[in-house]
Amino acid sequence: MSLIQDVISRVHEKETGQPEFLQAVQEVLTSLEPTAIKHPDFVKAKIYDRIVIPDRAILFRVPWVDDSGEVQINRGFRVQFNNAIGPYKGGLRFHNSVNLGIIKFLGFEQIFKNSLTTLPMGGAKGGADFDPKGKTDNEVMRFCQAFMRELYRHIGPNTDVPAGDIGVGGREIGFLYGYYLKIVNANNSVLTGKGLEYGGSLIRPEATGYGAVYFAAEMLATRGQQIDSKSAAVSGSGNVAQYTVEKLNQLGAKTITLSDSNGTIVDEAGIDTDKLEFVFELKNHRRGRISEYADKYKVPYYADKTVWEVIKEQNLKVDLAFPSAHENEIHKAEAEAMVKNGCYCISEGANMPSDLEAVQVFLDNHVLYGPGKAANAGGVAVSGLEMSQNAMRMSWSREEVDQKLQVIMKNIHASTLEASEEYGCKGNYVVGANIAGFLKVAKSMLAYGIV
Ligand code: NDP
Ligand code: 2IT
Repeated sequence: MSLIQDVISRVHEKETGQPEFLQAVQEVLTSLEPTAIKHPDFVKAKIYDRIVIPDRAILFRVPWVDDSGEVQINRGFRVQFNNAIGPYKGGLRFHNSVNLGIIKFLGFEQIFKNSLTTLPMGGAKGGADFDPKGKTDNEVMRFCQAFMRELYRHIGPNTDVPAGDIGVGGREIGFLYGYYLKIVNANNSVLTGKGLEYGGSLIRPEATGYGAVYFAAEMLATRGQQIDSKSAAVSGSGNVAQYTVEKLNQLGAKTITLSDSNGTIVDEAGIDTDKLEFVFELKNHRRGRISEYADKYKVPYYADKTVWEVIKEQNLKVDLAFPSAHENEIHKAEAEAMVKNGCYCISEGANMPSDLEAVQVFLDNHVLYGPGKAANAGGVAVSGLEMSQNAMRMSWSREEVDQKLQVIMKNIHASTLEASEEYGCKGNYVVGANIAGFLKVAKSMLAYGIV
């Protein structure tokens, strides 16, 4: 057995009950096999064994009181995975499904993603098994305050800078930051994704979705193609999905799907600017269900189906796919159906939305496949730019930030493609992203000695 396979087996043995984390480790480490041959110093310093264990994982109780006066208890997490190249950085997820394994998978992925951005950020993730859906604003506020009551002691502008993820948007960041100010008495920009009035960056809300489309445009350019006039499937209808559709519209593509945890809508005429405005209002203000889109625009709604199941069952044809909801939403059968129906470019807005077999289908069919850690890095990249603006006590214009985002996405694409070529599998963005992200972190860890 190779040294890398040995490390993977040890993780399997020790980290039971964490399937998403095991999956992420298996995908990343398998791609890193050639680096172990080229870098015996990494092997000697046991970099591979060390990188799969977080620096620390904090688990805490979050007690709060709901509107009816009942005491509620949730589990809070912050996994500080690796700070070799910068302060820990990564989002907070509030969703029923959150557990230690999910936060570890996300924190592990974040190490390589943040490295790819070229900005100095280490990898971390946090969250709680709390779902803001169906809660009142007051309940969300009390939960955020209770969560920050513990988290504050583990974070700091040079230590660990959290941000949003599923279930954590502008409202939650406001409540979290307000309570941090109250208890720490330091307006030190310890979170990103802040409101513009109190230190947020222009383009941060748009960044992940826009970035995923910029990444797709770079991939298409390698085949002499562009976004204009392509058809696209987008899953989810939250932050990432919304701004993916907005950018696709700006660049002349037509998006025909959106979804949420209850089902999928298909609008063959395209989700144009007016319809997208309805989605913004529905999801960000009224916090309603995507089925309301189908009622309003008289289009088909598929209850309890994902976008990818609908593509398979209805034989929907799209050129481009932007999975933007959650991990493991695409499995082998759906991936096969996507390819069969002509989809040839997948840019992942979500983290690890394709399972290992689905990824293999994309690679075997030589479609353009941009894995999340490269394609969705625009969000954390603009978080990094928010940190820079905060540190300078200045703010850049919308155009400046968007320009920097475009350059970063171009560079991520180029370094990923270059690494894939250098390590003998040109065009395999999975191997390219993992290797390009890993090398900088590994070399830093090596420089620090055994710590
Ligand atoms: P949001 O909470 O804004 O939206 C999430 C969307 O996905 C909602 O439509 C939600 O539906 C749906 N969804 C979430 N979990 C499930 C589930 N288990 N089953 C079915 N549908 C689900 O989150 P974001 O848009 O911010 O995040 C989407 C993805 O993008 C995640 O994988 C996240 O990790 C990733 N990401 C986010 C970044 C960011 O900057 N926000 C940056 C990089 C990656 P419902 O409302 O019904 O729950
Ligand atoms: O998965 C991600 O990259 C995010 N949720 C964004 C993290 C951040 O710190 O902006």
